Amino acid sequence: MADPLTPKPTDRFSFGLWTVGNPGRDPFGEPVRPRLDPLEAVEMLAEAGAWGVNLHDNDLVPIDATARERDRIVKDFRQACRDHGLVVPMATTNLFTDPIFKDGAFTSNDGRVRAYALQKTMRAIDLGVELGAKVYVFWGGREGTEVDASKDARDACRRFREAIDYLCAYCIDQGYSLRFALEAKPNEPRADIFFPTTGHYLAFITTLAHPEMVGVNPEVAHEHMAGLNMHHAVAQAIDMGKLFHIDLNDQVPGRYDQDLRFGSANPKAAFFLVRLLEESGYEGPRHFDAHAYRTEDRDGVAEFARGCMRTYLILKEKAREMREDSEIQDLLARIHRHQRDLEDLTRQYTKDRARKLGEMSFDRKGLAEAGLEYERLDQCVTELLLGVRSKSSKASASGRARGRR
Ligand code: GCO
Ligand code: MN
Ligand code: MN
Repeated sequence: MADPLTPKPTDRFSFGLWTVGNPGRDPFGEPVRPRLDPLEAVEMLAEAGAWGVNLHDNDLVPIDATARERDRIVKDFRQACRDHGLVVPMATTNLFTDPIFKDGAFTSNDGRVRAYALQKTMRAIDLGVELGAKVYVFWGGREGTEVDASKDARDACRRFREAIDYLCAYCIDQGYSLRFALEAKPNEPRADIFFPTTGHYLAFITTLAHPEMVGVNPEVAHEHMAGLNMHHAVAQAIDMGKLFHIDLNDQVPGRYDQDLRFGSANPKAAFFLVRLLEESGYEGPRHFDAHAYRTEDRDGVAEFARGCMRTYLILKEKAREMREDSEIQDLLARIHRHQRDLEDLTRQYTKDRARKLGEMSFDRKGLAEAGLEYERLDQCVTELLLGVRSKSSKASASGRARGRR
């Protein structure tokens, strides 16, 4: 049997050029390693076992490249991807590095900046499609404020909507079958970024001209920065058919944007996320948007990339163990008290059902009395994650649980 911890193309693991390419610059310090050239990044990712490589337009093509330079760069990159068997599942636009975007792109107060942002994005979409991307991500890193007097937040919503509507229409007109994925973040680099969480974008999408083309790209770090539960945000996106892409990394809440290796800060949260992705039938890329510690050299960067994928696969195995753990499954079966007759009565309103429900009496005190065994459940899951749930402990524990009833 194939080793379950060895990444395979069917795992759909991808990395951005900007992730392994990150030179370790931070607001206080200069780069600590050379920026990895895109062709070298492709080689490193293929060696590590990744399936895909994603990019911003300017990760590959410098912002001031001539048309001829662009074509040569793109040709060499496509060849490298072919040689190493990597696909480009997602592309995006850099609308944050160049000083022109210092006060936003699609939501800038300057109509010339907004027009340039649209033009740049149309070109970047063309590039993404040329490379075979199926998903196009929008992360509005500079779409926000430090000075709330400077922008009407309602204008920002309207301008952002106009831009997304415009670009959807552009794709339709070009015959591109791209889907857009909106990526929320509460802050950094702006003091406040518009549409701070995945939930905000899920609501915004319903106001668009082509909502069917647009979904979300939730990122672990961004939801954790907002103090939220990533796996709940992702579950809601799945429920709405809107999980088009995902950015996996890690983050301690209340800190600066850390972009840590997947699962390195909160492995339990990462576990519930992996379990959700695997058990929901999500078929999109598992994209790692993180970077190696600033202490690392090139080998450390490769170690970082392997670590992201390995942790994901370990947690996927843990999800399987949880499904096969008889004590946990017994507990879950007891916890979910299905009541067919009541469910028939409460699932959907009819006058008759509501009348019947109105006539029922419930043992309110009795229902509140029973303990729910969540302490035991959580301890079992914790031990499973910590790797100390041996076969014998499972058997004796399930005997104990049966004894309680
Ligand atoms: C960040 C973001 C970015 C985006 C990327 C793709 O915090 O900097 O996560 O890495 O994901 O720009 O749109
Ligand atoms: Mn991020
Ligand atoms: Mn991201």
